Amino acid sequence: MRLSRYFLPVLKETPADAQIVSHRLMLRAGMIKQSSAGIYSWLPLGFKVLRKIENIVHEEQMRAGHIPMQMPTLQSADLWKESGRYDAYGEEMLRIKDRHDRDMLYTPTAEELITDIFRSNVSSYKDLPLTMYQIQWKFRDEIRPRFGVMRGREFYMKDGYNFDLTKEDALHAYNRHLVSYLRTYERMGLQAIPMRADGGPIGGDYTHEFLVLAETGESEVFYDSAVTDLTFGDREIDYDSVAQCQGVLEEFTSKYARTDETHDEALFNEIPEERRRVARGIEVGQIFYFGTKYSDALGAQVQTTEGEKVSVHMGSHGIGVSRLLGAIIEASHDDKGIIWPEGVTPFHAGIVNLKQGDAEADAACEAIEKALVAAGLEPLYDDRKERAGGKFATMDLIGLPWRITVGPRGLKNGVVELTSRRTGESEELAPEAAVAKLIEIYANHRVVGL
Ligand code: 5CA
Repeated sequence: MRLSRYFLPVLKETPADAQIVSHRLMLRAGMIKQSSAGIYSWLPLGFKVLRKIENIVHEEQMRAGHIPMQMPTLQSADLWKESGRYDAYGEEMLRIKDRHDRDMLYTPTAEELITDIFRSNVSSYKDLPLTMYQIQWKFRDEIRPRFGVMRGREFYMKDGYNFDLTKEDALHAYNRHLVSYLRTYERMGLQAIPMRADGGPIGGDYTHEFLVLAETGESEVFYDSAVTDLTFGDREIDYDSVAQCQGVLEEFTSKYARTDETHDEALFNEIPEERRRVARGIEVGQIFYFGTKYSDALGAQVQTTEGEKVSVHMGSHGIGVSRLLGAIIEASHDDKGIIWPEGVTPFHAGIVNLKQGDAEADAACEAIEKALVAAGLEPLYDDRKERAGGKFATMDLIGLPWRITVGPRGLKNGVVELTSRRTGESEELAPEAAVAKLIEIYANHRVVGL
């Protein structure tokens, strides 16, 4: 992509109404534009990161054996009246009437609709276990939408639903989700800690939230500092193995880590004092096991081997896909702008031409651009006739992890400069060597973008 042809409306001024750094940086970097309270347009740069995050979520869900599908954003109220949540959900649900005066709603979550699909099509234990998921826009009429995409009214969520014959099977599905979520967040460069939480309007008391520690987080959290030493890493996992998934759950949830809703001061005080932490966190996901709450209400039953009809055991599992952009920026930025982790960066590298119009510099930039594209990488080439300082400031603001700087002086010695956004360190390399180094860096971060 050439910057001269792209749409990147960066702001020079810091937007006055944005209270937290991720919101300010997303506006300044031209990633989003508010269209009304808590509702945003995703401008090209923001949309690109959203898609990268979405694709990581898809890859990890499919790796865990979960099946992608898609349900509508607008639903009839009938199913929600059947489950009892039409009245129980409260003011957060956006209710709409169609031209025939029928009650509709913009889906805040989809337990009812997926359970209806299940009950219409599945009647035997032979079709279990089954886990399906979607990544779809949701709407919750939050009383105080704020912090940009962190607490929106319209937001993008992955929601997955498991159907199992027994509680044991459903808990295996729960554990599978926990493992897949650990992998998902780590690929985005995030540490998200599973913490005991509260079921809220989804229901059930068997639930964990995944929290990214950040001062600006909306949740108060209490934990044993030993949990922050845990990483999933690149270990192999067999998602069909009950023992392996259970082992990971135990490893990641046996130390004290709770949100304020479930916090227990007495238990907390049993941790050695130097390891007790009280902090704030951003909730980027939540998993639930709620047994037969929805299958009882909606009559989702299957026949067992003995011919007996039983309600299926269910859980639902969410990831805040659009919220993750804010969480990643909160966790990874400096005073110049965003610092994208390699796994989600909108472009893999920036190319800065220090002397646009100089035949040699232009040719070198174009050759580097071509070589990166041929290797399946996406460079953003700043080919504008601007001062070097302005070009650097834009690259720093939008946070591409690597920058190749090309100028006539370096080219005389056969070199360009490769700079890390995170460390600020530069090295001089032949153009081919800089390209080779980027290919190597990104070998483990292949996510298809737009
Ligand atoms: N049905 C379940 C699981 S699929 C459910 O809806 N869970 S949830 O309420 O916890 O939402 C899942 C995730 O969506 C949350 O962990 C959070 O990361 C994200 N989320 C929730 N509300 C908002 C919001 N207003 N703005 C942005 N993200 C949100």
